[in-house]
Amino acid sequence: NTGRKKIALIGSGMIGGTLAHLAAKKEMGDIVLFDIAEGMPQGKALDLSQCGPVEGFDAKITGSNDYADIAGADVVIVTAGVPRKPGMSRDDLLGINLKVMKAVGEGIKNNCPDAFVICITNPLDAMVWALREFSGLQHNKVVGMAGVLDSARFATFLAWEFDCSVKDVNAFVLGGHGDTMVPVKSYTTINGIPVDDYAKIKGVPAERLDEIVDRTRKGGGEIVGLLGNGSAYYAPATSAIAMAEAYLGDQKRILPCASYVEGKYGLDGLYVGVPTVIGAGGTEDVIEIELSDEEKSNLKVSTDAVEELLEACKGLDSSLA
Ligand code: A3D
Repeated sequence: NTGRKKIALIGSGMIGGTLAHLAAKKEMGDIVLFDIAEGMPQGKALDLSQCGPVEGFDAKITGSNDYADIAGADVVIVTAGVPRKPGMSRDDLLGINLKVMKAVGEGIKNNCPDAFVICITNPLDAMVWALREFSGLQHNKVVGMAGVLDSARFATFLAWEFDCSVKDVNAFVLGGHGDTMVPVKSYTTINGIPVDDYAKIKGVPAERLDEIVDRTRKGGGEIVGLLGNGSAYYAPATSAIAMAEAYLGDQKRILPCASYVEGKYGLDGLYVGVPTVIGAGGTEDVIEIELSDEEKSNLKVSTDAVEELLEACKGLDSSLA
């Protein structure tokens, strides 16, 4: 043990590589890039290590195909699996990525059962649930990244529309990660000014805000369509890093995450996007906010879609039933 934190990245593809670069640059700890592809994580680790002298960071970055190398990790970020291809829905990925979660969950259970685990693999709300089941970790130590990204997309589009700084936009998104996600306008503000009020001040019609909400919902697909090969990776990676920093620094940040919800929001044991306090205890609390009837019914559509995916997972793997 070097005394430094250890960050294990399971999956060393586009997001995994970007995560490693960000974590190294921020000197969050030593980094292990794990992948089933042989040579690739070792190659990326070597390339990234050679950024150190130029960028001036101290971080040991290694690549591995052996779960033993993630032993004792403080944070594990999971991107292992197959990304969406154009025309493929997140749900098509279910069968393939469920098997991957089983292998990853067992790897974590056997090597770093005390880690804080952030899942990014899609379909997110189902995969984070399955990863938790397979790993056997406490629910507060396994969380999914989606809301930070989705609200960053919402904030970006709002800042463009209002021609204001992204720093002044506080955008709020709830629900599952998918086309049913619920961008919540009533909790979205421009430096404290409710977004509907600000739209009136700036002469932005309500329909324009609806278009932005819709673009946010389809934000991942828009990038998939443009890239032609693979899906977004810069913003997904930086969003997961913000969550990891909240945990490592015991920041008690309130971030929208796919967290385990039991009781609140009328839910009974489900991972879905909700405002979550992240600190040294992992996901320390879920904040239940007041919603309008329309927002409630949108959230219900979203959680129903997540529940359907969990049923499908149980059908595919009997150990989950
Ligand atoms: P990609 O560049 O393909 O990287 C995935 C890596 O996983 C590849 O290097 C594979 O070799 C590796 N892999 C496959 N199976 C295994 C296994 N069993 N064990 C270990 N590694 C394995 O994809 P990416 O980095 O662009 O995306 C990763 C995941 O994130 C995908 O499932 C995406 O759909 C998902 N994603 C989620 C969001 C959210 O907001 C939730 C956003 C963007 C992407």
